[in-house]
This record gives sequence, C-alpha cells and structure tokens, in this order.
Amino acid sequence: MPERRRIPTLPARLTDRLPARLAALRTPADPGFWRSPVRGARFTAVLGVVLLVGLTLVFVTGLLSYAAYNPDLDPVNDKTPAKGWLGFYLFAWPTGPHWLYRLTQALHVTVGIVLVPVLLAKLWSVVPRLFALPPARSVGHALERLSVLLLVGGALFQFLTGLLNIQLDYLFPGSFYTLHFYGAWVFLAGFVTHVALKLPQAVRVLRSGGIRRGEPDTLAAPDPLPATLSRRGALVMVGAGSLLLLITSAGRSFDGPLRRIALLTPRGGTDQGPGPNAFQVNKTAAAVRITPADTGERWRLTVRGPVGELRFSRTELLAMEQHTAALPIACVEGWSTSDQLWRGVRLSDLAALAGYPDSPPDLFVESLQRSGSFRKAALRGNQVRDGRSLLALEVNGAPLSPDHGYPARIIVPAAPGVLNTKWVETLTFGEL
Ligand SMILES: Nc1nc2c(c(=O)[nH]1)N[C@H]1C(S)=C(S)[C@@H](COP(=O)(O)O)O[C@H]1N2
Ligand SMILES: [Mo]
Repeated sequence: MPERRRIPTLPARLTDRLPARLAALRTPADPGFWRSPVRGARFTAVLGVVLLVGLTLVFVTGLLSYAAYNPDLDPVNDKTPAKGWLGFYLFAWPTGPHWLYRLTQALHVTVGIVLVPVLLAKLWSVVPRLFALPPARSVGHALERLSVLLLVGGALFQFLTGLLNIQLDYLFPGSFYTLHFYGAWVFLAGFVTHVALKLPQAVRVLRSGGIRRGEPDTLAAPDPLPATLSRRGALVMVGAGSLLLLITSAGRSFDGPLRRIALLTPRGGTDQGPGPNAFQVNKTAAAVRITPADTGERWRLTVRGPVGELRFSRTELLAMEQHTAALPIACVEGWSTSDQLWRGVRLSDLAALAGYPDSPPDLFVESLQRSGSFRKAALRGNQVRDGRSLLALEVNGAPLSPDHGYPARIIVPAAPGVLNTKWVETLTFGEL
C-alpha cells in the first residue's frame, strides 16, 4: 500500500523510464503530498477552539447588529423581505445603554478582523483533508463533508463580504445586508454540524496533550520535511498576526492615541483635527452632492402626521424647546465616536405636533439627499419616545457642519449610524 501511495497515477512501466524526481510526483489527494511538519491534531485543535469561541461571538453580535437595524420595519429598512422564520428572533432594539450598538458592533467587526489569521491557519492546517479521496466513504462521511463545504464556503463568504463592506465603501450598497444575512445562516448550519462532530475530538486532543497512544495523528504529514518552525512557533506567529490586526483596528472605537494607530479604520478615521465638528464623517455633503442651496434659507422641514403636513424653517426649529443628549455615532463598519453633545428638538415633541401627543408611533425619515443609500430610515416607537432622541441642529456647541448633516439630522441613543439620517427633509409619523 505505501508503494501505491507514493506513485498514485502513473503505471510502473512508464515511471521506470522517468527521472526519479518526476516519478515521486504526488497529487494533493495523496497524504504524502503535504509535507509541512507543523500540521497535526493539536495545532488544528487549538485553532479550532479559538474559532469556536471567537466565531460564536461574531455570529451573535452579527444577529444583534441585524436586529438593531430595525429590519422588520417596512418599507425602507427591510432588505430581506423573504427571510421568513430566519427573522424569528427580531425584537425592538432598546435605546439604552446609549453605547449598546457601539459595543456590539465594535466586537462584531474587531473580533472578525482579528480572527482572519486564525481562520486562514485553521483552513491551512486541514487542507489535505479537502483533497482526500474517495470524496465520501459512507453516507455519514458524505454529510460531514457537505457540512465542511457549508462551513468553509460560508466562513470565507462572510469574512469577504464583511471586510469589503468595511473597507471599500459599500461595494454592494443595499445588497450587503441580504448577502451577509443569508450567508450567516449558511455558515451557521456548517458551523454547528462541524462543532458537534469535532469538538469531542478537539477536547480530547487538548486534554491529553496530543493524540492517544496507538492512534495515528491523521492531520500530521506522514512524510514531513525537516522542521524550520515548531508548532508552538507557528501558533505564536498566528497570534502575532492577530495582535497586529487588533492594534491597528480596535482603536476605531476609542479616542486619543488608540484612534491614531487604528490604521485599518476606513473613512479617514484616524485624525479628525480640532473643532466641535471634528469627529469622524461617513459620507461628506460633497460626496452625495448636497449643495449650500439645498441647505440654505430655503430649506424647510416637513412633518407629516394625523394633523396633516407642517413646515418649519431652521429658525423656527431653534425657537422650539431645545434639549441636549451626549451620544456617539456608531457605524456598522465598526468605528464609533465618543459621546458628542447634540442639541435640538425632541422627536417625541415633533410627534406631539404631528398628532401623537401621548405615545409616539414609528417614524419614517427622509433626507434631502437624492442618490445613494441611507437617504431614508425607519425608527421604532420606542426610539422616538426616548427623550434623548433628537432632531439635532447643533453639536458640541456649534451648528452642525455640512458633513455632519446641516441643517438638521437624526440622533438616537444606542442605534446604528445608518439610522442617524443626515440632511433631514421629511418626518412622517405613523402609517409606515
Ligand atoms: N442622508 C444620509 N444620512 C446618513 C448617511 C448617508 O449616507 N446619508 N450615512 C449614515 C451612516 S452609515 C452613518 S455611520 C452616519 C455617520 O454620521 P457622521 O458622518 O456624522 O459621522 O450617518 C448616517 N446618516
Ligand atoms: Mo454607517
């Protein structure tokens, strides 16, 4: 048997005449093809347990991120109307603590980024298995391999779409939610099956410090090359890669020196300069073609509700009772600002003017922005009701800058940035 393994495909007569090097050619289906001395059950088990914990956190915070977006509020927020029972867990996202989304989304994105080296190392450690022949030895084995396909395909797809969405300015506006949402459930199916099948083995390997005596380590190379790096050294390198990613990305959620070293943060997040409006901007006014003419003297806010349609100038809004709230902007991309001091009119006061004096209903917000995503968003009654939810006119003691949404923007505690619509033009209360 070992002989056949060494020369799997070529007939002996032919190989006799070929140079020895060529005769020793192996296909990836041959275990002897894979010769790194680093592969082995323990190496894989360590990475597997790290991924089990890390990916569980990423999955759960991902589900929360989706719920926070109010995806069940038609007609604008719902990018996955066919989700059916996959939306079973959706709930009214709370407005407190006010840093809730800042925390959950920073965990989702930062832990996801930090796990990239671990995921790649784990895939590398088991890659000989992907080529093993025959493809399936039994029905059980076939199902196991199918689950690995869902797992590997799902994980790569989720990491890729997530990273592209963060770094490449919404490569797929609108469709990102759909892709990343369904991808998550495909990944989960593979993940749960794989963990159920492999966790006992990983725990055994880690407990006993290795494979049981007499049992072969089927992940180790049968014919390894001389080692240039120990297994422990390889794990340290994976950890160092993760640490580097952590240092260059975690700062996107903090101020001070940490933000300055967050080199992987998109949208110029590292240096915002001085001034009351000097905190991170997602899309600038220029980028979405908002001109001073749109936001100048002629601008009016339209408020719709049971009383009909009301119109307010910025001066009239400033003459209403003003309230302040210290709230962050926390983007789906994982970056967030520290608390900024917003000042403006309570959404619940505007709801009262529109004809809902007691219990504010859901709210549909439209921006004067004419193209691109995030021009519209729906807020739930519980968000409108919170006294810190404002139609902000000022921030940190100064009028909003054009880039932060002048003449008026929404700010809601604990909500994802996408719901904090800038350059607001129309508020429609009730009847979403
Ligand atoms: N009209 C409009 N509002 C918008 C956006 C947009 O593109 N257009 N982007 C949203 C997103 S994704 C975020 S994270 C916040 C960012 O607010 P900031 O640029 O003031 O930090 O604004 C939100 N409001
Ligand atoms: Mo965002």
